[in-house]
Amino acid sequence: MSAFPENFLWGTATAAYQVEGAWNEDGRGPSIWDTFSHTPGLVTNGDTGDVACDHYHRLEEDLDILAGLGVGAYRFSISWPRVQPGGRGALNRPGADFYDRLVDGLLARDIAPVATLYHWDLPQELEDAGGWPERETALRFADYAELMGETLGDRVRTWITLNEPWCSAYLGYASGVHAPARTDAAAALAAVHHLNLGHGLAVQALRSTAAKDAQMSVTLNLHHVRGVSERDADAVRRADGLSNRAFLGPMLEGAYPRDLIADTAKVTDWSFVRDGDEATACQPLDVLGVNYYNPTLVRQWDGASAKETADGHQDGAASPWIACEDIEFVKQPGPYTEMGWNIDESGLTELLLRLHRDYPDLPLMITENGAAFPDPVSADGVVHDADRVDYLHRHLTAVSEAIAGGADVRGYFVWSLMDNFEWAHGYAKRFGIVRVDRETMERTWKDSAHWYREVVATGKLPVA
Ligand code: PNW
Repeated sequence: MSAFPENFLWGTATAAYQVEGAWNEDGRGPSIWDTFSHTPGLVTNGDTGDVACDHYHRLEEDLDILAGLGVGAYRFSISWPRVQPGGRGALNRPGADFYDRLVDGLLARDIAPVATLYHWDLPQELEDAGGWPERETALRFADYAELMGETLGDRVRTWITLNEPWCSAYLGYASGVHAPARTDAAAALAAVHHLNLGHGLAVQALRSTAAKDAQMSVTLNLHHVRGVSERDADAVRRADGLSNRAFLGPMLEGAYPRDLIADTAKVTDWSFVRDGDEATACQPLDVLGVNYYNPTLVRQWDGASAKETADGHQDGAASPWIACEDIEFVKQPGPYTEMGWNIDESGLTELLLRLHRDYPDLPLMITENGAAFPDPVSADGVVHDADRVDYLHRHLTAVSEAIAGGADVRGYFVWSLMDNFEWAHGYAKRFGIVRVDRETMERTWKDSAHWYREVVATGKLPVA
């Protein structure tokens, strides 16, 4: 039951802004996340990514941790403003040197580099020019992709264009809980389109500059949407359209879903979609990256009772769920992680089987899965995170069940290698399998790291 294919890729993941620090060193320009975290009141405890895990200066130590874990792959992201400070023009060589050292250090340890081009740190200059709601940003993203293909393309064999464009568009431009903190639903839907377009243009740019055998991918945080009862089927359809098919449609089928266009007609006429854009967004991919944390439960709102918005997104007035005012996001049964997200691995199996059914020829990869827990340090100086081990065990079992059901899942990356800057939550939420002491920056393996090393070494889950 819990055996994985021979060549299954085991890895861990991080993102540049969450771990690197060195925010203004070696010519790096500011990103929208620097602006966001430097704005008082937006991040818990006023935390910023200025230092983060100081990964920029502790690269060798962190590479050695990866080698100790025995992982076959490491998923990291490139900070766009580090290599192209204003989002335009020539390469910033000192910034690119860091990624040269990272990639070379991984290869020297037999770890495959999996590079994400965009994990949310848009150069601030591009946001000042309008950001993702503007077509210009997609064009600049393609130039940046080409630059990275030229710089790292001889060594990186797996490229991920975007990480979770759902978050970039809806949390960044509609609900405003992420950078650039805008609350404009029409702008968010324009951002959806220019992210899709930017993805397609970036794949084209990478195909012409990177290694011929390089794999092209994108990472989506697909929502496994369920209805409370059969009467909620239309609510499920709409939430699925807005969160999943808004990206799967153009990227994998070359067209926006008709129902999504109709559902959002009162917000936008989608006139920013030009002839040929959907075809451009639809570039052949070698693998689809899937991030999964928990499922989503919806119910048609009756308009009278107090409306439930228990998806953790709607504490303010603005919601990421555009044109879903009559849909309730229902609190799901526990247990919960420290994020308040319920633990339910069955959604992962079902999601993978759905993707396999809809796109039978497209291999899948879990590019993020993991959990935040309080993680107290015990008297012995160690973190005994049995709850995280249990979470990972359950979700890997769910992956193996999807594989047994026919899904072609090629790999799994734990989020995250180490405790890091959890966006608007700052350092208050710990997702790492390695602990990072906020005072000393010291790295300590949690029990889950030891457990994961065993899983990686044996290719199977220990009997619980
Ligand atoms: C993902 N939500 O973010 C990101 O890819 C990571 O950078 C992040 O650290 C990780 O998941 C844990 O949060 C998300 O509100 C952030 O639904 C927010 C949501 C989903 C994913």
